[in-house]
Amino acid sequence: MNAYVQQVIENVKAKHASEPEFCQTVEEVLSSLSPVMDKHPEYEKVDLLNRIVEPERMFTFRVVWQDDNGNYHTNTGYRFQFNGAIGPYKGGLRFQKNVNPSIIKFLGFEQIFKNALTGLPIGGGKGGADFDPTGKSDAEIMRFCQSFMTALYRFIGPDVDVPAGDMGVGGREIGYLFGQYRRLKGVWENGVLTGKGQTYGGSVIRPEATGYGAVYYLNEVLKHENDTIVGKTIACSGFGNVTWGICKKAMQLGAKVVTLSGPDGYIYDPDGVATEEKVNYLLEMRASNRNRVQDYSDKFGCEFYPKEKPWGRKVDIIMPSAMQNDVRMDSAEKIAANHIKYYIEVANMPTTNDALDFLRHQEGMIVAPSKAVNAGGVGVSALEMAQNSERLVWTPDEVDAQLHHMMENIHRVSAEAAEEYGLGYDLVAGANIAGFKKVATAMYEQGVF
Ligand code: 2IT
Repeated sequence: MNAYVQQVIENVKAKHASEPEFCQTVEEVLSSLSPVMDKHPEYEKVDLLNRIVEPERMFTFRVVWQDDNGNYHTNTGYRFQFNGAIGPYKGGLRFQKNVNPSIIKFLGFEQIFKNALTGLPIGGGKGGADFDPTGKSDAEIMRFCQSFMTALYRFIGPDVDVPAGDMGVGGREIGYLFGQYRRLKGVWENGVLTGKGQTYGGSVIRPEATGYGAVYYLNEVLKHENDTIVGKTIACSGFGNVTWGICKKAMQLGAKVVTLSGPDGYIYDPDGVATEEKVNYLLEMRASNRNRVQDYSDKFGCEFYPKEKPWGRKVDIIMPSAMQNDVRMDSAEKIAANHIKYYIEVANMPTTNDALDFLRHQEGMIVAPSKAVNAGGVGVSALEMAQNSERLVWTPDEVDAQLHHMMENIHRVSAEAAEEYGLGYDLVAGANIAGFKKVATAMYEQGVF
């Protein structure tokens, strides 16, 4: 490995020992960059790698809110503005009990390269809070969001930093956040947030975009292999917004998702989550805030496997679409033993580094990385920003065509970047290299800071 790359990875591990997820993503991304750094010694001269792993700005803030019984609760809010070299900071807000600096930092770091891959002018950022939405009333969610935005509003803006949703933050939360932003600033700046409702500047297809984009990307991989999506079975994890979009697009294209998972276990539906009724039921499950996938098997009469993961299933395609570190070495071994050809990451960093390394070395297996596969979500967010700044509304056909084109492009530039460095059809390294090259060029040209 390139000595400078090695040294920066070691620096990060020593300095951020208490942030394992952040160290994990830095190691994953930087270890792809060896051949790039060999070819570009000028980057080492300006210490570009130590700069790129250091957020431009990160802060926490106090969020106090009152529950329905009149009791007060205090949470920690976060916004990490990681890299603004190619555009305003852009990235979601995650509301989840386990949110901590390491989680927000790993997500923010991934976001830099993902956003660059979209081909659109957006920098990398991420935020959230250690607030647990499970079991909260609508009024409690609203008060939390209003308090969160009251602390954050002066540090964001359409040309500064544009948050969106992530786990625990959907259209409802974005609505409350935007309402409070508008109330505080007294201006119509709807480009400050994406994932909005369609009556006030939200883009059509944004709710579906991450899942649709993932299936479009999968389709490019299948085309590369002279294969077809028709008739394929897919194992997914999660049952939220992203998995919903995958089920919907897979159904349209003639494939079927046969597993879903939640914190309680997984379900196996051999007929597929492939009717309108089933797909729509995922939305109900999410809106109930129960966070249970067993509700699906109760309703549709299929098998439920408590406390298990779906990765031992023999399917054509695996798409982990729930959360980070969902697939560890024990699961990776089962996937390899089943000779599954397509391992398509969807959630941010769903695979531990050892499991990812193991899968990438399986003969005949194709591994696609989440920062490319799930980039259609933030990509359509960037299209939402474009519509907001133009004061225009694009049609579903226009947005869907742009999303489709974007995903084809992301697959192509990733494959080309890997090819350029003699790595063959390595989509993982290719995505890291292609995303990095754009950001590195912008940082280099803007001088040292
Ligand atoms: O991980 C992600 O890319 C997101 N949560 C979406 C971010 C966005 O700004 O739409």
